[in-house]
Amino acid sequence: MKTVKARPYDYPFDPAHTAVVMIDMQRDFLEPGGFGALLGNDVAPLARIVPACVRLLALARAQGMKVIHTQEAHDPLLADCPPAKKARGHLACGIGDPGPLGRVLVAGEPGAGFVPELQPRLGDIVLRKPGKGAFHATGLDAMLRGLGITHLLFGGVTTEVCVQTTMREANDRGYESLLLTDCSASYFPAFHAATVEMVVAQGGIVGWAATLADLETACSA
Ligand code: TIU
Repeated sequence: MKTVKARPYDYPFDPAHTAVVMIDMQRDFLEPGGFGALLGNDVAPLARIVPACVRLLALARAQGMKVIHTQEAHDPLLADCPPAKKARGHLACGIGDPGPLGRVLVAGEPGAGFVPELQPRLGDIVLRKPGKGAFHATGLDAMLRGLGITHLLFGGVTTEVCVQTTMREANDRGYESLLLTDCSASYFPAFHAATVEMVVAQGGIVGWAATLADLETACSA
């Protein structure tokens, strides 16, 4: 067992029953010309967490923890994209349209791929998801139960959209979730900070929060 000094109180976990869930570290969210930028966002705050995410995956692999990369992407026919999602934002170049990184948010296109530093490795799980939450319309819950995983360590983007949605879905399914605060980011720094507070408020109503250094300290103890 390892114990992380976390908020709102210590987070104990067994690496054998823990997965790192790296949410949507795709070019479509982190690079100019991708979906995030087409939504009108400055992508710079997201690129800054890449080195910390690399360290988190290295730690996970060294500790024998499962690594799961989620990918928000749709099939080329957009059969898994609700019309409401495609229409939202009235974008001139939106989901499924040809953009600077290929068809926006479509599986197999350059933009849907992971950033070069965070490419999946042999033994990792890659989970394509059509929604913001990684449990919606995917086999994630069955997969985690099959692997005996009870604890989830979260990094990725964006903190208040896909990371928080997935943490809330995980919470309602009985998983114990820790958010690595410096391995996640938002286009809106205030939303990132508010999400961390929302997660840990009310005695950890959604889960726990800690820094990567706190996790590394726990793992070396
Ligand atoms: N992965 C994820 O968070 N998808 C989003 O659309 N995020 C935004 O913040 N827009």
